[in-house]
Amino acid sequence: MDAGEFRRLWNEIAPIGRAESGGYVRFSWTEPDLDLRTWFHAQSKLRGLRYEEDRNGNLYAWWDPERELVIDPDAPHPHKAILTGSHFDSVPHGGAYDGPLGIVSAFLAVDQLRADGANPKRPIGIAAFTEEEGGRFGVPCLGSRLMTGVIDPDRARALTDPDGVTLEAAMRAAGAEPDLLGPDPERLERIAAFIELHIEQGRALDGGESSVAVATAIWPHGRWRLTFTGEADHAGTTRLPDRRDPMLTFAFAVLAARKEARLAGGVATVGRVEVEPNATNAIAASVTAWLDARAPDEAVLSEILSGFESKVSERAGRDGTRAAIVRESESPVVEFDASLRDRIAAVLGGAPVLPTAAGHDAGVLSAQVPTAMLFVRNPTGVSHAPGESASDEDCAAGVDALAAVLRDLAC
Ligand code: HGY
Ligand code: MN
Ligand code: MN
Ligand code: MN
Repeated sequence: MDAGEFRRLWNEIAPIGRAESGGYVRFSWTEPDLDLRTWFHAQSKLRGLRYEEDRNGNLYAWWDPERELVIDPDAPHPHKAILTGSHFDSVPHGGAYDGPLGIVSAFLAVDQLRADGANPKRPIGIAAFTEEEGGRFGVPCLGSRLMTGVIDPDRARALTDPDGVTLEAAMRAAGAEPDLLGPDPERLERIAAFIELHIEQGRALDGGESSVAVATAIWPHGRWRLTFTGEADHAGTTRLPDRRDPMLTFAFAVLAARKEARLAGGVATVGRVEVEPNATNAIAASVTAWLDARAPDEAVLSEILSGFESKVSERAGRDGTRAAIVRESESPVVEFDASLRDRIAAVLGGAPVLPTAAGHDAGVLSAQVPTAMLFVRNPTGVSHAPGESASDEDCAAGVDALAAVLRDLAC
């Protein structure tokens, strides 16, 4: 497709949630997210696609030329659907492409198939999953986790954002219904395959001939909440030996995470921290931080965590502080469906295949539905930050690739 055509649709959402940093702040159930949901609805209507919101706040636009409704529980479609899409929400000050590229590309791929007179035998659905980043409520891929039943709906409803607002309250304030959250096996049963197109989150394609790659696997990863508790006191008058300073234990923990990850062959990041009472001239009473750790396999990930836990607990003993490490979410290793991956790589003329250390709804869904991912080249390799990049030409090539895959799988 023409790069200008991609840009025209892309420009419709480009201003939504853009911050002065140049990054995007699109947290679920906040105004930018609601604006993007409205846009999704409008795009569905414009194309005569059937719009639907599921019990977990995920959105769908269905192209079902045979007019047989796939998702009506009373009228099962004879053919399972091909679903494609991604998510609208962002990390704080994230990039433009992580998420929305997969949704905009899906609308354009459907346009392309229709313009070419394609006649799908299966329904083709476009999906927008909710709270993929966990940027507001802490648990990533919340919409797909709820749908697949890997998170308890009561726990999900009670998750809080940094202002203490629960998911339940946030959904109600946005006019959504949190009482229905939970597993949706009938819906999953009617999906033959889910294909997520995504910005590449690295530079494997830079400088090469291909603008699109196919995913092989996702590294196992998880998030842990670290709480360090000490004793607040005067910054000037408290003698060093008398202090119980949780900031010291926290600082040690950041370095320990990095060291354990380096030694084991994974990665670990502490990118978020809160300090109480956050005063310049008082020793901190407590520090709460979030650890994100990932590794090529689960044994390496456990090795990182067990080394980290024992070193931090030993250090807390020396600092006279308490350290609590609580896992908030885990994402097991994902090996994408090999036959689907090979079929897609062949449809795309032998596209390169790549693993990734980033999590995706496709990874969560892969436990119950054959899934695959396409990555669109990112020349900076940056992601989860404003420097995330893609050329309009590569995005247009991504749409062409997605259309070819949908045609192969559905027509
Ligand atoms: O954090 C991740 O890997 C994903 O982008 N949610
Ligand atoms: Mn992301
Ligand atoms: Mn993403
Ligand atoms: Mn004073």
